Amino acid sequence: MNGKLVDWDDAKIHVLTHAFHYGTAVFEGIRCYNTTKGPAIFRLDGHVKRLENSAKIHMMHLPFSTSDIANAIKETVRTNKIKECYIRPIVFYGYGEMGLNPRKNPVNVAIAVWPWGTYLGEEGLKKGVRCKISSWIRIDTRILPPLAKSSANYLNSVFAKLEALDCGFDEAILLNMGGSVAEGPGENIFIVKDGCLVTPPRSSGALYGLTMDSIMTLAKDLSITVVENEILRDELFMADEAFFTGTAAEVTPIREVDGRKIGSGSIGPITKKLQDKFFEVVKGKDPKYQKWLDFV
Ligand code: PPE
Repeated sequence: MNGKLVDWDDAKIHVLTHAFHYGTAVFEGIRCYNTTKGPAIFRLDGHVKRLENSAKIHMMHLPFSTSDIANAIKETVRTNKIKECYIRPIVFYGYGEMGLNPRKNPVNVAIAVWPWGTYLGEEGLKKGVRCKISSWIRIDTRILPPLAKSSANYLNSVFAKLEALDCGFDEAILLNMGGSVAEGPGENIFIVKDGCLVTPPRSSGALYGLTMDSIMTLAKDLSITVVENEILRDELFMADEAFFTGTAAEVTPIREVDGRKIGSGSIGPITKKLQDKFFEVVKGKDPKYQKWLDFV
């Protein structure tokens, strides 16, 4: 926290922390995987860059350099001696003065790490999850900046998640203000149609995911056609395959959307191929993508 290693139980903040009241925080979600050469952080540079961009969008002055943050992330993992973990760096307006002007408060930076298994369950990862199109609309760039990974944005995700769970589904899918598919509450989305991989463009209001970016590269390298295109709800229903990507969700197949079975109703062949490749890459088994791994 703010440059010092702090024991888990002592990692506390004041109840009048600005970010706690007004959502004035930006964060990241990163995974560290165990490889044959030891623990490695997946796409660390990309995550730190996105954190800096999120801070920039929020006009928050980051009190640490890019390399300071990257090194602190590695040191936190190393110190905790865990081989596989989830990493949560957060930059937030701290304690000082209440009221909407956050600038009277210090910008704090904390990095937490903990073991985090599958996001949507083991079964979900293998066979797919059942999804509900949310009645909540993905935040629009005129309301809050969807490309920033900002704490405030996640209330939109929390509402969508709760609605999906309460309706008996595993996960939500959010449409944007234009009515086309944006993403999951914490995941990007892909569909497969006639052998072609499609994901919504940046203008859809989805967060630009590092996992999504990696999957697009892996797909191209496997000679799978990839396009960024608007996806209608109807196209989602008619897709041959569909899946989510995310640091937490990794590559999770979607087997049902609002009562419509997607493809065979289990993991599709292209999804399986990309999922297998993804796990091979993050676990350091493909030397071609070692550049994405930062050994701790
Ligand atoms: N969209 C949203 C809204 C999102 O939260 C994430 C990550 C993604 C797309 C995928 O981005 P990337 O991780 O760079 O591939 N969601 C993070 C938070 C999950 C949580 O529940 O907390 C994550 O996966 O770490």
